[in-house]
Amino acid sequence: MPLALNRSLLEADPEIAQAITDETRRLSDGLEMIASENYASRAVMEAAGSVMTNKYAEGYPGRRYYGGCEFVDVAERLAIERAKRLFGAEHVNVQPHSGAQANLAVFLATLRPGDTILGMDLSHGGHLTHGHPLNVSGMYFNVVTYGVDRETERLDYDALAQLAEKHRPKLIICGASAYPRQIDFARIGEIGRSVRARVLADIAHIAGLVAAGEHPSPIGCVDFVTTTTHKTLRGPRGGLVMCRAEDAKIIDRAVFPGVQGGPLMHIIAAKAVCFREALDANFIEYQRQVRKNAVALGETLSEAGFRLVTGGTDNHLILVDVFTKGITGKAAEQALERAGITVNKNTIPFDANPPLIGSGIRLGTPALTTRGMREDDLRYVGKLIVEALSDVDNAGRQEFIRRKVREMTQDFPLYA
Ligand code: DSN
Repeated sequence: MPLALNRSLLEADPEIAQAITDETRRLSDGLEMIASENYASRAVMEAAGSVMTNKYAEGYPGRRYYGGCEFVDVAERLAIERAKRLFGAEHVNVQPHSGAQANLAVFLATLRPGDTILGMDLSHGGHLTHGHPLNVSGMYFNVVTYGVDRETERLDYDALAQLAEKHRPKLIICGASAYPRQIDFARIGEIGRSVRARVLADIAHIAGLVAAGEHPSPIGCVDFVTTTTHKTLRGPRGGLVMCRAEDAKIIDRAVFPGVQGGPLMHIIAAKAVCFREALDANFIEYQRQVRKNAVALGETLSEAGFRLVTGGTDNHLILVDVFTKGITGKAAEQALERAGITVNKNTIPFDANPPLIGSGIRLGTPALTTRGMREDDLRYVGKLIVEALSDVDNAGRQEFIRRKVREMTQDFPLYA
């Protein structure tokens, strides 16, 4: 009996259909403040849910190991050309399934097992794939970590330079997942050149800001740039690698066949849509607003007595030290979840609490800004957060705030 290809999801799998309906309601009714999340457009999701999911296309446009690739080639060529224009990169590989895969490809292209890498400590705001002992980057390489200054909580570039001089790493990795300030890619690029290390900038969190000129770009300052496509960039869940033309071959070989097989052509098509959206002038306005909203949110929390790591923000996120108010990051995350505000607990630099408890919460504005919220709205959201955290064990108060959140979000409809 042939598979009923044209049945709707609801007919074919009511349980999954229900889970998706519930998730859509959760997104609509709540305040999504996880700094690495956003809402992809319907156009991006249409491409991601398209027939291109069916196609095997190992290889690259015009050089595939399979027939029938003429239309997926169109999609991949558009994705590459648009990403090059968006970031001003000489070469782009759009095939990595994720940011972790993109980083792994750079490691394969530049390192051998046992080589030394210098990466930012996860507990200071770095990323798992930059040398954590439980990640392949920490298992196969000799990892030296750098971090932030204890006083300023900002990246300590002098200490980084000294570590580079002392350990002579083959690769320096910069970029962060919980760092609220600008990163001086030019300085790190110089440090890399001074010790003949190659430099990778992982801009996953700030890619949208970089594309819009709201954060200095690492292109031209460092050797390799990786990113995900679903955070500030607002595309489908995926990754990419950018480099100079002279490194194109080693990167392409490292992605395929080095660390991946068949590319996800439906996702590559969706990345192309995302890059087209990001090339629109509205995207610059959006990224500017993301930053303004983060500042407004930070000011509201500061005024209520919360300590912000580094004292503020230059980008899309703030890191709030809730422990100075006697609350753990975990308790704060749970209380806010009950209030309909989704955030994540986070360590803060030199944290006295273990990572699963944490002294901080990380709050981002990309998703709320996509909904159309502006500074006044973020100030109101900040007040709701302050109220929810004023008594984390008071379920009645959190339910009350949840109702206020639901009222507010009705003015900012999602996925009509
Ligand atoms: N896990 C992502 C984040 O939340 O920052 C980074 O990969």
